[in-house]
Amino acid sequence: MSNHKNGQTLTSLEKLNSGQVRHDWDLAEIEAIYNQPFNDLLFAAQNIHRQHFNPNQVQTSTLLSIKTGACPEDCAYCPQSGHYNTGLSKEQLMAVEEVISKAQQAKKNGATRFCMGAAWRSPREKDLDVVLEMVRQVKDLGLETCVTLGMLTDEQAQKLGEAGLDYYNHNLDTSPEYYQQIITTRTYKNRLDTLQNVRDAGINVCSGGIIGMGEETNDRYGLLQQLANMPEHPQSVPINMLVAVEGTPLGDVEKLDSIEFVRMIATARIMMPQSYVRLSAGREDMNEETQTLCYLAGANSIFYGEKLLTTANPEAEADMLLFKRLGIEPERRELDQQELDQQKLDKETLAEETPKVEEQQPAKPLFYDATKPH
Ligand code: SAM
Ligand code: DTB
Ligand code: SF4
Repeated sequence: MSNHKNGQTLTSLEKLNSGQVRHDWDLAEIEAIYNQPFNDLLFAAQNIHRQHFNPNQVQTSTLLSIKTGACPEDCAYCPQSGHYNTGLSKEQLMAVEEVISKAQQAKKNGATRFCMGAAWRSPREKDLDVVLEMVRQVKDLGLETCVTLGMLTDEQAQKLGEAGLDYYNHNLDTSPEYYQQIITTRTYKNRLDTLQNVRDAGINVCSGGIIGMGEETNDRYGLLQQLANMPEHPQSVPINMLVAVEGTPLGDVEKLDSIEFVRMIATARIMMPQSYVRLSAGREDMNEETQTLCYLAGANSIFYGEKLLTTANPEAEADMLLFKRLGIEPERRELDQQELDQQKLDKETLAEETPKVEEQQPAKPLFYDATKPH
C-alpha cells in the first residue's frame, strides 16, 4: 500500500482515515480511529461521507412490529423476549390488510422503506408465506421492503429474494466475546450464517448492533470489525443505543455517554464508507444536538415515525422540524427500471387524454389582477 499523497508521507492515522474500502481491519486500527481527537474523527468521517453520499440527505424507514412478544430467545436487551416480564402482551401475526394500511400511512408520511419485524427465533413456513405476501404488496405500493424475522435457512432467504425483498435486517448486536453474556439461545455463528444466506439470495444486508449494554469499548471495536470484515459491507448498518426496558436484565444499565455514541457512528462511517449508517433505536433519549452530531458524523438513515417495534421514537413532525433547521432533506427513493417504464407510460397516456391546445377552453388568468375591474 502506498504511503504517499502529493509526495508527502501519510501518517498511519491518515491512512486509517482515508476511506479505503477494506475487509481486513484489526482491533488496534479500529481503536485508533475511534479514540482520535473528536474533531479529527468527525472531520474524517464527514469527508468520507461526502465522497459517497449527498451530505444533506437522510433516508427514512418506518418500522412495524407484525408479530409482537413471547419470543423464545433470551436476548438480554429485548422487551419482546418471553424470558422476561416487561408487561407486553403476546400478539398473533398481523393480517396482511392491516400491514398494508400501515404501509400506506408510512408512505403518506414520507418514508421510503417499510420494515416489518417479528419476534421469532426463525419463521415457520406457514408464517413465512404470509410475510411473502406482505412483501409483495408493500413493494407494489412503491416502498422499499425490509423484514427482520430471526434466523433464516438458505431456502427461506431465496423465497424472500424471489418475492422482491430489498433488505433483511439481522444484527450481530455486539462483539463475539460479549455476545455470550447477552444471548444464550443462539450463537454468533448462527447469525453470520443467516447473513450469508441473505447475501447469497441477492438481498441487501442490514446488520449492525447495540451499544450502551455495559460492554467495553473493545466490544464496540469487535462489533465493527465483524461487520466490516464480512465478504461485503452490509448495505445498511443500524447503530442502536440501548433502550433500557424495565423487566429485562439490562433494564437499569447505566446510560451511555452521547459522545461515545457519536464516536461509534463516525467510526462505522469511516470503516464502511459506502454503507448507509442508521442512527437507530435510542433517539427518543437523545437531544437534538446529539442527533445533529450523528448526522455530521455520517449517519444518513433513521427510523421515522413515533414507534420503533414496541418502544417510542420521536414524532415524525419533530424529525421534520429538525431536518428543516439543519437543511436536511429526506432522501427520495430511486425508481427501478420497471417503475421508470410505468412512469413513462403514465405520462404518455396522460398526454393522449389531455385535449389539444385548440380544443381547450381559454386559460383562466392564474393570478388575481387588481388593476382590472372584476
Ligand atoms: N427477532 C428478530 C431478531 O432478533 O433478529 C427480529 C426483531 S429484533 C427486535 C431486531 C433487533 O432490534 C435486535 O437484533 C436488536 O439489535 C434490536 N433491539 C431489540 N431490542 C432493543 C433495545 N431494547 N434497544 C435497542 N435495540 C434493540
Ligand atoms: C434495528 O437495528 N433496530 C430496530 C430494527 N433493527 C428492527 C429495532 C429497535 C427495537 C427497539 C426496541 C423496541 O422498540 O422494541
Ligand atoms: Fe426475540 Fe429478536 Fe427480541 Fe431476541 S431480539 S428476543 S430474537 S425479538
